[in-house]
Amino acid sequence: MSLTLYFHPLSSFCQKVLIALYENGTPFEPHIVDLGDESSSAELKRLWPIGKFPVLRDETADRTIPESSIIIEYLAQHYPGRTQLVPADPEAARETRLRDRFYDLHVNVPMQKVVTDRLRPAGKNDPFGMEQAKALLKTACDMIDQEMATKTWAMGDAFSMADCAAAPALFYADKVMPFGTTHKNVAGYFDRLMRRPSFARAVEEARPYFGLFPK
Ligand SMILES: N[C@@H](CCC(=O)N[C@@H](CS)C(=O)NCC(=O)O)C(=O)O
Repeated sequence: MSLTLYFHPLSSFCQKVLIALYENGTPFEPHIVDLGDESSSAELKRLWPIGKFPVLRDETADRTIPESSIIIEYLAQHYPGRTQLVPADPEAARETRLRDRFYDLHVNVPMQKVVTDRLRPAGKNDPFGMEQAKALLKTACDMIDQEMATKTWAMGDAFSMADCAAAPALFYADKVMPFGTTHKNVAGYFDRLMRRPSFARAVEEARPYFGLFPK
């Protein structure tokens, strides 16, 4: 098999890429990385010294591709399928990338800030950073609520890379700052994402690891 994905099922950025792979039934070898294990973590760092996942390895092309959005762009370019995750039209592609960046930088990253603060050693927490992260999450949810008042998916009728980014980011954002009763259009969009088979599968595969999510 040509493609190997280095990932962990619980990771939001990894789920983003899993959705893209599952959308198109793209064959790949799953390779779970345990960051708590020295040799597993070292193996990831040999591929991508930054040490963050997901990382895709394409043996046929002898290429290592890090960064979730770049992986999805790579899959769209070299392993296209029935779901066109990046539109062919340049204007629509730019709009898709904007929404992808929005969900990564303004939902996923602040959500991670809140979650990882819970993992810090006692006395090393960052209450001010947490406050900023929660304020950003609230602003992002307000914006998504307006945007999704009239849309099915982030780009309208077609499921895209932006929805791959949105699904896991909102999944965990809802756990740190529940939006079910405060943002009804975000909740409706999230409900559609949860029922999308590609994401439903990623969530099912993460379920055995939910106990590792810091409360
Ligand atoms: N910009 C990266 C972010 C990847 C990322 O933050 N991954 C997290 C897991 S969701 C990670 O590897 N965390 C481990 C660490 O920071 O040590 C992407 O889009 O792939």
